[in-house]
Amino acid sequence: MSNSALIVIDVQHDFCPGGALAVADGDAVVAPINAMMGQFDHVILTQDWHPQNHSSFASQHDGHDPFTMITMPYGEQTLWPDHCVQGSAGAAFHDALDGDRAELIIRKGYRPAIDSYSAFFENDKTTPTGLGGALNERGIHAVTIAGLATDFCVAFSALDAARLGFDVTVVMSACRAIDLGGSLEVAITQMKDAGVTLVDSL
Ligand code: VGL
Ligand code: ZN
Repeated sequence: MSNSALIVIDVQHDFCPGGALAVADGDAVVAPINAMMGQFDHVILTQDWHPQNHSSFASQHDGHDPFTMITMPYGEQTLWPDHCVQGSAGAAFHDALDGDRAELIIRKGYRPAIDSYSAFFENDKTTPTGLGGALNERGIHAVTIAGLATDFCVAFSALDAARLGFDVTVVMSACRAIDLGGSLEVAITQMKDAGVTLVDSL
């Protein structure tokens, strides 16, 4: 595929075993992602990057526990344990992730009042991160997505990419899910309905 891009979502310590918001088996995505990179003309990484008082942290909402929902001005928001705090060890990319060919790192979730699961838009679905423009200016029309977590940042990124008109593939064996209250099944259905191609491996 010419002018192909791999978008690697949030392969950071806090989403791996031992991290603050550990995804089961999360570090298992590193080897397949490293192995895939060479097949792409462009490699882009995303990095969840929250200020320490981020509004998606349950710690900022008295009486609310992690993994419960709250209503924000922009809609429903899951509350999380504190994670991926800017500059912390947990926010760093997994040590074994090969970032050498990454030409762009999109940081997201840096505005205190709004979360950003997607690499393309914050959770209000309207504030752009700039990634869509960056891909368009590079003449990229097809994106392949892998990383963490399947049912949150991967799925939201894939759905937004499809909405923007990109040809989207998600490599499922290079993703792992949080799976909160059936969220993985919902995410898979939504991605299929949006025309996202789900493949096991490349
Ligand atoms: C993510 C929850 C909170 C993700 C990020 O990368 O999927 N999930 N922040
Ligand atoms: Zn986050």
